Amino acid sequence: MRLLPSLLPPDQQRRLVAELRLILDRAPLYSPAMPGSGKPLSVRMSNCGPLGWLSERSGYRYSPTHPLTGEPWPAIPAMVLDLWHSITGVAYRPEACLINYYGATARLGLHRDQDEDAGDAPILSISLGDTALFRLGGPERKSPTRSVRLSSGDMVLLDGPSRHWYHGVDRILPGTSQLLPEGGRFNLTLRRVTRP
Ligand code: MD6
Ligand code: FE
Repeated sequence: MRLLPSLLPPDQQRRLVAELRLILDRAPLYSPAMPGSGKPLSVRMSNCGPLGWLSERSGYRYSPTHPLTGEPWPAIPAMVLDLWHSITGVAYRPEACLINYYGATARLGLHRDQDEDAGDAPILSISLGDTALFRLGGPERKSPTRSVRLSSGDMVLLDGPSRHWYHGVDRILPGTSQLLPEGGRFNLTLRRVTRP
């Protein structure tokens, strides 16, 4: 797992937030349901790209359309595609860009990203806004973990063996960034879904 601190300078962070606002106007954040219980996740979500990742009572799946509006997801912004190619080094495009929004008390349990047929393609994430306490584990749920701070403009690359490692977000640290007037944190997770 590669942590890439301060990769996105502040002016580009602001540009990216402006792009995100346009996306979220068309594909609003919503509260996904947990598989099984149907309870709402604390993280609100949306997507851009040809496919979006959904969590529903019936399980996880990728969908070409927003679950509430029924509309196709907006396109992934060109600057995000450029970052994907330059940082991962792969020629194929990502298909899904999951947009997670964390309010002051949101968290994301320890998980692996394993709903993709392209199981070996890298995953890149971009953090914007308040700092997150990211929990970095290993190949097994019981593997030792460590806590890492992810600040606005930091990126995480899961590639090679770490592509399948456990990770999560314990909590965010409210008030640590001025980027978002409403506070909180966005994380964009870029994934290839179908085999390239
Ligand atoms: C987050 N990130 O940072 C949650 N997954 O809010 C993830 O779950 C994640 O950062 C795969 C690759 C990179 C990530
Ligand atoms: Fe993940």
